[in-house]
Amino acid sequence: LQHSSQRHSINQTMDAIARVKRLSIEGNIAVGKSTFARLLSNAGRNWEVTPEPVSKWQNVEEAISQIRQPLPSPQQTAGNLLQMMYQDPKRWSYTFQTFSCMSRMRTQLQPPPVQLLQAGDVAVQVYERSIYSDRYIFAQNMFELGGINSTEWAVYQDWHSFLVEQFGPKVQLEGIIYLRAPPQTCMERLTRRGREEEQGIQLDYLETLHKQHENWFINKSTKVHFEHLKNIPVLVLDGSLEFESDSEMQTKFITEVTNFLQ
Ligand code: DGT
Repeated sequence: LQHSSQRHSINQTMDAIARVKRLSIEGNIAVGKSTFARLLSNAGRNWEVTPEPVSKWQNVEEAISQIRQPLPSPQQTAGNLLQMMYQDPKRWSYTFQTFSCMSRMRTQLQPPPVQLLQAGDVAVQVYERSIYSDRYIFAQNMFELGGINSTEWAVYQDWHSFLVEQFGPKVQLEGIIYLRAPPQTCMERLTRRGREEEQGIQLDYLETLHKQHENWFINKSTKVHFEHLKNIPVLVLDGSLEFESDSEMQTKFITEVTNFLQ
């Protein structure tokens, strides 16, 4: 009996997964992903948007203690990993990628909220970045820049592939929204927002990240290892437009996303 009810609930879960479309928003640092994500969540549709957990990387101790018991060594507290990564990329990039990917994995494994599934038609879960851009944009870029050495890169790819294969459909995406803008525009926005950890970022770093985005989403030259990503639909939106205060542009974007989901 217990066995059949368990099977029933697995079927229900699989059914729920089948009725949900999962998208990630991708784009360079400071292009406006969070603003765009807010726009989608305020659009009042059957869309759930999960922001990127930047604050967790800024305070690792607190992030971990929310999930499990505090760390056993009280003499030293876990710090601001985002800052550590920017200050000493060779020492901290691999550690950063393990933590960012773990937090993205947790986000993508969250089941859709019940109210989203009860609302009738296909529900949409939207993530800011994903476990895939963690690998094919950031970790790959860090490897190419020398922040991650070839041993770390091999180890990263090994556990990343293993986890993605183990979790299967639960962490798959059905589409990607690429918010595209020149690196110079992102640099200006980054300077304007003044996030402390990012003050040392130079334009050439944004250019390397831009190239990674372009290779994957426009030139399609990035080698992706997961079948479901090989022909994944990509919606390219012009992120150079200042859409935050332009309601006409916002309506246009929402329409484009709605059409993309059809
Ligand atoms: P937005 O809303 O488009 O302005 O996006 P941001 O800049 O708030 O968010 P995002 O994803 O570009 O990242 C926040 C910070 O974390 C930024 O300094 C870049 C860094 N970051 C995010 N993901 C990764 C990663 O996987 N690896 C590395 N090395 N850095 C990352």
